[in-house]
Amino acid sequence: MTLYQPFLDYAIALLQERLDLAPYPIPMGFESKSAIVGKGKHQNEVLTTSYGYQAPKLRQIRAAHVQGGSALQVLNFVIFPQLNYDLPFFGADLVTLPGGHLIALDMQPLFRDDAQYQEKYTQPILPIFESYKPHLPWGGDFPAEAQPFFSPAFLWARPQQTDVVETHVFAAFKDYLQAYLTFVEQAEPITDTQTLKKIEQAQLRYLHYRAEKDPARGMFTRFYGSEWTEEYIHGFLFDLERKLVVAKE
Ligand code: DBV
Repeated sequence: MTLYQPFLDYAIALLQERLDLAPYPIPMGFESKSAIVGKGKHQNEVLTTSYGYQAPKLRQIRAAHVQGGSALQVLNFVIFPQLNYDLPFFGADLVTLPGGHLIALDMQPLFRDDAQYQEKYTQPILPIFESYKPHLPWGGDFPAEAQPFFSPAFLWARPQQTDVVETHVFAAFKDYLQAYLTFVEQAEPITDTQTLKKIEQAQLRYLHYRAEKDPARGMFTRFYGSEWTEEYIHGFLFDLERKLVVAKE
């Protein structure tokens, strides 16, 4: 049972069709990782596979796919634009746990409260958001400190039924990704020094938050140990800081 494989397949095919796609390096030992967890008849393999691409305007496109049986499936898929574009991040966190599904889907803004920014990158996707809201009602409890990193078109839901994921969530994922790639096609490079500085700060703010608060840290540490987990988080999932250090050397 790999609930999110069709999402991943769709995303990669669409990226290949619409972008000039190149591979993004995945550090050795992180392309694929597996562990046997649980005891007796509850034993299960948990397999985590990683995918990395880049494109002219997109610094890193990466996915982590966790497959651990019907009660543990995750697809975490994020697109990090180059620092000379004001594009939002594409962020999908699709999580299936024993208690149900947890769905986070958004174009995460660099500047949450900037009216012009919202006009440019949120307004156009509000109709898509509104069309899914009836099927994917607000998921409730949400860390307040994460609020600044999400747009008003943030889809956040905790559907109980798997068929809701296979239908509405999959359709929303496709629509958001298509709309995102349209933004990418239209994006023009930023040259103003002041704006470039703000973009770098906003990217680092986002990156620090996600690396520090990664909700998967506990799970990965239990499965694969803390050394592997920290390197996976800082060396692949949220690697901007390391790449900046290298670039400035
Ligand atoms: N989340 C990640 C990565 C994951 C991952 C890289 C590869 O950022 C999985 C795996 N997310 C994951 C798992 C859980 C969540 C939960 C396994 C369940 C954790 C648990 O219950 O044990 C959106 N993801 C969540 C939650 C949120 C998000 C809000 C609930 C956490 C909570 O209630 O405290 N996406 C997540 C998030 C940001 C984002 C916090 C912030 C900018 O973009």
